[in-house]
Amino acid sequence: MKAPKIDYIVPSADCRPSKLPGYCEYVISPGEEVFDLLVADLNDDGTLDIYPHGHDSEDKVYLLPSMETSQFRAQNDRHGCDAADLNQDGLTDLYCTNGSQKGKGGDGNKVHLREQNGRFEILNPEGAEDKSGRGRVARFFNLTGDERPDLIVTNYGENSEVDFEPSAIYKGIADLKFTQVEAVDLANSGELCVEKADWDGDGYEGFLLCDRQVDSRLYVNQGGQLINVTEPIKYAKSWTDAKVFDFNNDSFPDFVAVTKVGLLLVFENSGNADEPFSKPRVRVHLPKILDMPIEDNPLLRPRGAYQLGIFDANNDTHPDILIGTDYPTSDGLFRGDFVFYGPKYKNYDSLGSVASGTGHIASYNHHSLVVARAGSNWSGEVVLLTPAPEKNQP
Ligand SMILES: [Ca+2]
Ligand SMILES: [Ca+2]
Ligand SMILES: [Ca+2]
Ligand SMILES: [Ca+2]
Repeated sequence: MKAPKIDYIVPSADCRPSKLPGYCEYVISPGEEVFDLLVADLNDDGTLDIYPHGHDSEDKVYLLPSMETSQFRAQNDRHGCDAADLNQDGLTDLYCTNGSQKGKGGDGNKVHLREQNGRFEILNPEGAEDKSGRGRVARFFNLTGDERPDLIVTNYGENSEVDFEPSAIYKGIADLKFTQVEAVDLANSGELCVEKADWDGDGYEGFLLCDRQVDSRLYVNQGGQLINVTEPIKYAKSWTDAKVFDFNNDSFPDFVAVTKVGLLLVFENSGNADEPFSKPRVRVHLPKILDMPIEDNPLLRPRGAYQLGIFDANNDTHPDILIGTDYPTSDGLFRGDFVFYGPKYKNYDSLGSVASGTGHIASYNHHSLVVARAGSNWSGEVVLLTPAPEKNQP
């Protein structure tokens, strides 16, 4: 098969060489804490922009390729955000979860409604304020098959003093207006990854939820009805991240997951809506996070966590997988990020030891990823990992 044309993005900045052959890194943000990473076209000019966000009250959207920043005042205690046009005026808006004082209640989740001048107005999303429960991830998806964006919000209920809102699904019913869907019990363990997909190709989207503490869950949406199809899935315990991708090009979405104990799993969709996934096609043990035995480092044991991103790193049309580990620096260096090459994912390149973990990885385009070497409680840089522009010269 002929290799596809590389879709280059060349920001107005210097690109630092990467250890990944042919790649370089544009530093998008030199140092901030990052709760979640959003890649979306936030000025509606047709080019994807980057919005790393955490607890800061002054927030920046990085517009590409100019690297101009659009700064705005964000809500307090903001966690995960997602983008959609919520009032159907053609301008992309944001919905962000709120930590709600570690889940004790208080201020709820917010909409950041974009105005013509590029600023955002902070408003309450009626019916989806979600005032208690420590907000984690927000993701828009298509629950009902209409044009109104629907929403999944995950909550972490670690605080025993109050009744928590568990994670919830909200149906969009009007501009900035939602109603909660009661049919699905999503628990309150603060799922840190929510990936949506139309698993059975009927135009309605289901999703999967990664859960570091209990089993992960996968739902198919059959004509507007969500059905839990997790049971036949092997190794569904303690996924720390997952991403959806059509690995075998049959137009049914597949996915890859990484687990707390260091397994890389690729699942391919059978096309059967009642049992789309069972055994993984690929099961690979990842290299150790540290050179020292994990038992010698108590900090790592309770939170072993990998992140992943999908891109074609060697331009052979097979999707490759960047694996990162999400620890702040404490003792010594991490063995760093790895790129595993498809279709078998047995061979890999190491991108070298790093002084801090990788908190989030998001897709930018077919050959590029956004990598946050920062987490919600440690700061670091956010980079665009992309083919070096020299390669684009004829
Ligand atoms: Ca843009
Ligand atoms: Ca709008
Ligand atoms: Ca597929
Ligand atoms: Ca490849």
